[in-house]
Amino acid sequence: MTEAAAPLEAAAPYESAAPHATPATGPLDRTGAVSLLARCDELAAYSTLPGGLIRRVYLTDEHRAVNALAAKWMLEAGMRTWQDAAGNQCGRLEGRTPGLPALLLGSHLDTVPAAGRYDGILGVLIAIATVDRIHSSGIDLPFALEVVAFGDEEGTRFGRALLGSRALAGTFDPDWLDLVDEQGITLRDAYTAFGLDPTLETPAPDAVTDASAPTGLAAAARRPDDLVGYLEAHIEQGPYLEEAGHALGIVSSIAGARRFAITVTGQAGHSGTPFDRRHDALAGAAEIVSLIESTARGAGLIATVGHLDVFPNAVNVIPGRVELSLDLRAEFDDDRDRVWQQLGDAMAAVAARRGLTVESRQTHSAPAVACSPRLRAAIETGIRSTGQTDPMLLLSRAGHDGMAVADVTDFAMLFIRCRGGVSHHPDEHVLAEDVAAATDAFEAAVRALVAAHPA
Ligand code: HGY
Ligand code: MN
Ligand code: MN
Repeated sequence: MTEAAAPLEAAAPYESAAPHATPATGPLDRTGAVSLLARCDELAAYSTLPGGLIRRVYLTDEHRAVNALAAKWMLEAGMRTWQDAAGNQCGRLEGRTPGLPALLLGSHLDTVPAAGRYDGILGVLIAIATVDRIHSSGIDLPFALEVVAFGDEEGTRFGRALLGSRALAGTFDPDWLDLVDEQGITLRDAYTAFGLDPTLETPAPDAVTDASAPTGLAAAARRPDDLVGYLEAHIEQGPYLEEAGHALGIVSSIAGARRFAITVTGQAGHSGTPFDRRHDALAGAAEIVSLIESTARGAGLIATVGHLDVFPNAVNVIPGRVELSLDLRAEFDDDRDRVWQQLGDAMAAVAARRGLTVESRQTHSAPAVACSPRLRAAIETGIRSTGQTDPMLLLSRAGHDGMAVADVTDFAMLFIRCRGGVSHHPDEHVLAEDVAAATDAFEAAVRALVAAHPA
């Protein structure tokens, strides 16, 4: 039902909710946090939407522009920088000797449509600020630090999420190169247009190039031995830290997600047709949407129908076809898959009763992943160093790049309170005081890993 959505008002550029609050006690004072937030505002300007709304997707001019800006800030923080073969923007600060395994820090720079300015972006900037402070302190690093600004966590352009982090994890599926965006551009052609080589093969040993050097996209893949782990700071995108009066929290695990494109097909016809002669695809889809909600809710899962198109979409025509999306998530994959099975049976029953057909195609799948106890302990140490005594452990119902990076190294996440838990909306909001605390905690987590690293 593609009604024109009420125009979303873009949130005003950042201003702290407590302009006269006392400065944070950590090394990053409020002023430092406000300038970090001002960088979020700077990045927010790179969007394909008018009126201050934010939409920035993979392998586009906007992506290229924010990569360049992030690279500039990485350089200023003492890192050498490069863009990897999948378009992720990377920076590296060497450890005590060149070439040591790296602790990855980062998040993503792409957005959903009409996004907030902190989802992903804040984590990239906190990572850069952390390396900057570690670099300036001159501490002896037993490992390298790398910042990765992933290019496609959301999957907004091609429908499949985590493309950048899957390339880094070496789990990129060649079939994805045939994914197409709304203009019919394939992911393969988008890589080429972005100046990247979409080949995925590692050359045969007798090839001219060095046999160990994969070419194209495959070159983005990192080896487990080259990594110490991955830490990500991210807004909570939920209400629980705010309800508990906590600025920061530790992520226990990330819910597993599966996304589907569902097509309900009936018979288009005149709106004067008697009810008992109809095969109304939209009436069937509406029943399915409320079944999705009641079934998931009853099972304690999260499910969302975020997209629905009606054909032929005319006031006096019975809808003949409806295309809708389903995003289904659960803390445990078995629960998610069991509910998907139940939904399949329920949708078939609706179809049989109404003389419709229902077809589903999976468009994305990411397993639930648990954060590493070793890295979680460092995050907890970091939070405690800010004076927060009883950090909460929270399930992340939102997906993150850690779901992909977990295939190649351990990961953990630091959550930051956000107002009302609002996210994927222009009203996304964070406090400067919380950003200062998060940056202090993130740096302290890195220092804890330095201290714990075998000499
Ligand atoms: O969909 C998610 O949970 C994330 O924002 N990509
Ligand atoms: Mn998001
Ligand atoms: Mn995110």
